[in-house]
Amino acid sequence: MIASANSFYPGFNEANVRAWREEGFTLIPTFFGSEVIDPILADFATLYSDRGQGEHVGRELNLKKPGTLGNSHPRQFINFDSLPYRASPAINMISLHPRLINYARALLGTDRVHLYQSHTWAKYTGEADYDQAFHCDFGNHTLTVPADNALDRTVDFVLYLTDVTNDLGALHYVTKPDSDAILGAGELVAPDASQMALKAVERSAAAPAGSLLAHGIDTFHRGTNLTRPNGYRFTMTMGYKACGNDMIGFHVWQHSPDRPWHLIFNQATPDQLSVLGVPLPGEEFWSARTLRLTQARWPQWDMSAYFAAL
Ligand SMILES: O=C(O)CCC(=O)C(=O)O
Ligand SMILES: [Fe+2]
Repeated sequence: MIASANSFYPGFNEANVRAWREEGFTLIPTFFGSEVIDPILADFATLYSDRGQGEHVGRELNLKKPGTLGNSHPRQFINFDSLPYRASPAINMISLHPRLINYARALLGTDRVHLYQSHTWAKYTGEADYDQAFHCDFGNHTLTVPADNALDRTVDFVLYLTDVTNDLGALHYVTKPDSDAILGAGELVAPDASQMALKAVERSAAAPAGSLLAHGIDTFHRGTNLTRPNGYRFTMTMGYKACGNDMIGFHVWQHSPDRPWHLIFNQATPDQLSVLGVPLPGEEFWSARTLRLTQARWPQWDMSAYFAAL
C-alpha cells in the first residue's frame, strides 16, 4: 500500500509500483518540473566547468559492426561526483526530495528507507563510447546476489537533468518477463550468445529532462552511445534500500567528513536526515550529551525538534 502521506507528494501511482515490482522498470516523465531541475543544471555547470563542449565532437562515434554491442569500460565513468556535492543546496537536496523518499517507501514497501547511493554522471559525445552489453548492476551493490524477495533488494533511480533521447545515450532495457523468458527465471548474467535476443526486445528509456527511471540491481539494461555532435547527457543516480539491509552498500557517507555536509544539515528536515542514518527526534540515541555534541559539530543545524523531544 502507498502510505497516505504520499498524497501530499503526487508524482507516482500504484501502476508505477506494480510495474517496478513486476517488470523491473518504471519511467515517470517529468517527475520533477523545471523549477526543480534548472538549479541543478546550474550546479552541473559548476561541477563540470572544465568540460568544454567543443572538444568532444563525436571523436569515437559508434563504429561497432552490426550485430555486436559495446562493453563497460572505465572511460564511461570519468565524470562522477558523489554526495555531498561542492555546489549549491539544490543538487545536495534532490536525492532527499520528499517525493523521491516517499516513492522509495512505496516501492520498497516500508517506511524506513536508507539512501545508500547518490552520484552525478555527465556524458559527452565522443568522450567515450558509452555503448554497453546487457547487464545487471548487482556487482558493486552487494557481495552476494539480489535477494529472492524483491523488497530486500534496492530501488535504483536515474534522474534526467537534460533531455535524454536515443542519440543522447538513452538507457535501453529488457523487462523482467522478457529477460526471464530468454535467460531463465531470475538469471543475472547474459552470455554473449543471448545479447542479440535481448536486444530484439529492448525498450528505450528516452524521456525529457526531469524524468525519473526506477529499476533495481537485478534488471537487464545497458548504456548506449551519444552520437549527436556536441551532445551531452546529465543524470543523477540515487539508490534506496530498506533500513537495516546490510547486504546492500555503495557509498559510506562517513568517509567524507570534510565535504560540505552543512549544505544538507542546514536545509534538511528530520525525515530527510533519517534516510542518511540520523536518528529521528525522540529516538533512543538522543541524550543530553549526544544532542550537545552533535549541535557543536553542526552549529547551523536547527536541532530544536531533537532537543524538544528529549
Ligand atoms: O547510464 C546509463 O544509461 C546506463 C549505464 C549503466 O547501466 C551502467 O554503467 O551500469
Ligand atoms: Fe548498469
